[in-house]
Amino acid sequence: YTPIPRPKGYRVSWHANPAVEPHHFGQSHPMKPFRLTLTKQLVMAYGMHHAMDLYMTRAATYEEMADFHNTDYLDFLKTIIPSDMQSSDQSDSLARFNFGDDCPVFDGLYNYASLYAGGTIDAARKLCNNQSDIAINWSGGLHHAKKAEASGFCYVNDIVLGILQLLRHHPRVMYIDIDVHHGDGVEQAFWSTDRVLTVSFHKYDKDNFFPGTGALDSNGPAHPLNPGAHHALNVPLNDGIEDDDYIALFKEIIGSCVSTYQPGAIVLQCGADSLGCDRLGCFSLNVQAHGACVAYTKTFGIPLLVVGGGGYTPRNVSRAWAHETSILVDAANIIDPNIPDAVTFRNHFGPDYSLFPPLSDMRRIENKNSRAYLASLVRTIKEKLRYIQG
Ligand code: ZLM
Ligand code: CA
Ligand code: ZN
Repeated sequence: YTPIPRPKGYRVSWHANPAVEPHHFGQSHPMKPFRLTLTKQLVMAYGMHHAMDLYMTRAATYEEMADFHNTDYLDFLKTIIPSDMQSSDQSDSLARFNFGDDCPVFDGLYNYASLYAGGTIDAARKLCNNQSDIAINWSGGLHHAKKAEASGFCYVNDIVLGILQLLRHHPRVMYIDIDVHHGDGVEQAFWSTDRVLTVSFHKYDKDNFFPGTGALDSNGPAHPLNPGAHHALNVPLNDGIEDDDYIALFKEIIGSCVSTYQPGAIVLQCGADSLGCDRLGCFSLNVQAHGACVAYTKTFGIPLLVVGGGGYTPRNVSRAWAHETSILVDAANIIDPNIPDAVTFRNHFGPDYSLFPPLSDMRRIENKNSRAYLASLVRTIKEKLRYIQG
């Protein structure tokens, strides 16, 4: 391969710890940290690691995680072991902290959670110190975790911890979430401040799709004394949204939000379960469209923290995140769309061995988002932006 040159005029940092990758949520659980191994193999086979500053991240300390999480929750997380899942004297705590099939106790759980959180905190600090312009942690993005509760495969909310770091240096931080699920944990953490604007695009079906929150008219407690009122925006979508509609919607909404709010930093959660053919998702996006959202967010030239999130068809998750890494290092047009022969685990990418298989055609889902519906979303969100100041 040819090493990818460093991008001109800005620095990109990669934050990872290979010790995250071997963790296992249990048999047939959809969340597979192995997708991080696949992503890294693609990035290295394309020579993109030459274009970034590479940082081996450390585990977040207990005190760092306590910036957001309650200590009784962290104490539980730190001490719980898999055999406690059956123990009757732990069943109250397990229920209280929402452990179960979605959020099981597995070997090395505290190590796993503190490692991915450490990556996002380190990435945020590099941006604050001006040692990086774009900082990437594909192991982060676990947007459902609450102050004292695990939720939806998420145990520690690394995004909240990263935003808290950015708020030490920036008056306003914007959070963008393209995971197919609603970014409820991040939204709720910043419910009461006007210093964070959260925007989540997601499938919304109150009773039939997790977590059931994120309606268009859900914008934070509307109390007149709450400065955070109006600073949560939600873009609820139906099944089957396709590339061009999604990109147009993303650009219209995010463009308006950035020009109104004038954030000092942006955090972009790139959950890859919004791709077509995802095991849990229901959209029809191709890798290029998911990447177009990343490319558009980069055009603002604002310090950018990029994290992963969901994504349950590992070969496609790694395709998307490798493509998005190439966008961030300004190499998308020089990498070969045919996956290099030298990639470890190359068999996962057959039979096409392409970075861009036609995901939208491989599992047809009827597009339930009419043009009129999408236009009304844009109109309504722009009206809501009138309450927001930069
Ligand atoms: N049951 N095993 C997205 C988080 C989505 C809640 C329905 C659990 C699953 C799912 C777990 C092997 C992010 C719900 C689901 C079964 C109550 C969800 C374990 C299959 C399995 O086979 C499975 C025993 C499991 C979980 C499916 N869970 C699908 N969808 C959601 C959570 C996280 O992408 O946004 C960010 C990382 N949970 O729908 C139930 C209501 C628990
Ligand atoms: Ca989302
Ligand atoms: Zn998700």
